[in-house]
Formats: sequence, structure tokens, C-alpha cells
Amino acid sequence: MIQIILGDITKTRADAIVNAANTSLLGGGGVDGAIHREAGPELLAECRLLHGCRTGQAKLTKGYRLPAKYVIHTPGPVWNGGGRGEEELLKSCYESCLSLAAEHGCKTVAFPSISTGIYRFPLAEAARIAIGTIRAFLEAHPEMEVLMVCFDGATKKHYEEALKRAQAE
Ligand code: AR6
Repeated sequence: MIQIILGDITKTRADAIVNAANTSLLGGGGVDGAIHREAGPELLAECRLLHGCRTGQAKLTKGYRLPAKYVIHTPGPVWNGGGRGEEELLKSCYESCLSLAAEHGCKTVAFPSISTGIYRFPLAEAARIAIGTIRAFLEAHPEMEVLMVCFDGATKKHYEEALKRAQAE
């Protein structure tokens, strides 16, 4: 099942929350900054041991002071006009995070809107890719539940619209 909610992912009770990170995995602004702030310094200490992550891939840490058990860190693609593999890379972020969550026995996984903030990925396009990829994964893993945690109303609207369209197909 996919649920789309308005909220702050650092407060979300899920087995795993996803961090829209950068390839250093050493923190940053946006949701990444908020997750590190709430999780506490132990998160950064564990991230230092991971030696970064490639765009479109994912790595897992504990959640420390967060309500979530795990944080799955994934660097999304920076939008550069769409001709640099952005779509495939964004799809790969969602797939990599969901596979890692399943491997660790997570039943509930919460995602932020990867790449649509500082990385400027167009929202409608990103929502379509995210929803399509999550739905395909859930067909093979019906026991899992995915929450899309949107930080603002415009983002939520785009994900709801993408879900409605996918369900109508
Ligand atoms: N809960 C849920 N969503 C949030 C929260 C929150 N607490 N805070 C922000 N968002 P962004 P990106 C939303 O910029 O585009 C960092 O510096 C935000 O409104 O966080 O993938 C990293 O280190 C937007 O809808 O991530 C990278 O360098 C969405 O999360 C870079 O930013 C993603 O926005 C990654 O950029």
C-alpha cells in the first residue's frame, strides 16, 4: 500500500526512513540536514564509515534518536535538463532503497520527495517516476507499506495526482 501524507519525515514512525542525501553521505541541507539534526551525532559517525554512496544507490544505517529504526541514505540525481540519465537514476534510488529495506525486514518505509528540492528535479516528473517504481516494487512485496512524506502541499498534490493517474491506467 502507498500512503501520501503531509509531514516531517524525522517524526515519522516507520521501520526505515529514507534520506535524500548527497554522495558524500556526510550531511547537508534540506531533509538531510533535518535527519542528521534529529538523529544526533552518532548518525554522522556511522556515515563516515560508509565512504560515500553513488547516485542512484543506497546505504543503510541505524536511526539513533529518530523514531525510525533505520535510515536509508540515497543520493538522488541533480536535474540537468533530463538528458543525463536523471530518470533512470531517480528510479534506481527508489528501487535500491526498497530492496535494502526488504533485506532488513522492514515492513514500513517512509520516503521524502527525492531530488525535488535542492537538486531541482521537476516535481510532476519526479512524482510519476516515484509512484510507478514504488507500485511495481509493491506488487512483488505486498506485505510492505510505503509512506510518501511530503513537506508542503504542492508536493503532496503532485504525488496524489501521480497515484490517481497510475491507478486509473
Ligand atoms: N521531512 C520531509 N520532507 C522534507 C523535510 C522533512 N523534514 N525537509 C525537507 N523536505 P531536499 P534533494 C523536502 O532539498 O533535492 C541536501 O543538502 C523538501 O521540501 O532535501 O534530493 C543533500 O545533502 C523537498 O520536497 O533534497 C543534498 O546535497 C524534498 O524534501 C541535496 O540536499 C527533497 O528536498 C539533495 O537535494
